[in-house]
Amino acid sequence: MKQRTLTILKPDTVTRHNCGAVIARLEQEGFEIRAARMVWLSKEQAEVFYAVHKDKPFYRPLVEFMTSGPVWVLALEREDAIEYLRKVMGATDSAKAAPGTIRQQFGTNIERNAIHGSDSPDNARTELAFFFSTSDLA
Ligand code: IDP
Ligand code: MG
Repeated sequence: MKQRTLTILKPDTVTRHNCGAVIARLEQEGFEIRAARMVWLSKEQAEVFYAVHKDKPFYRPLVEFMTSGPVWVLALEREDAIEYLRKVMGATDSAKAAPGTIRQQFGTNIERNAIHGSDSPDNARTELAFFFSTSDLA
């Protein structure tokens, strides 16, 4: 089933000039880009986006990192997009991510891990709506 998911090329990917390489990889993996936008998240936006982690010790540093510079947000479409993107991204900790995954190739550590991907259909819907209006996604 064709699905849409949200990805974020995190500030480390932008500052290390890896956006083109990551997008090329996503296209090679069969993802269609349905919408894309560069945004510099406000503290409030990052807090809301990662609210599920608000009680974790890494929440404040994560918000700090995600607001340290601009990011690219993309709506991606593919067969089984949500699960497939998570697979191509690799484990959260870049240092432990499997060879050939985006996080292993482009990330640095468990925080600076290059890319975000929605983890469920419900979260994909919420996260796409967080950044894109219905008309963006036509
Ligand atoms: P995910 O991005 O693989 O879904 P989550 O557990 O949802 O991982 O965490 C959200 C983000 O928070 C991660 O992508 C990473 O940037 C950061 N993060 C997660 N766990 C840690 C940690 O233990 N230390 C520092 N940062 C973390
Ligand atoms: Mg997550």
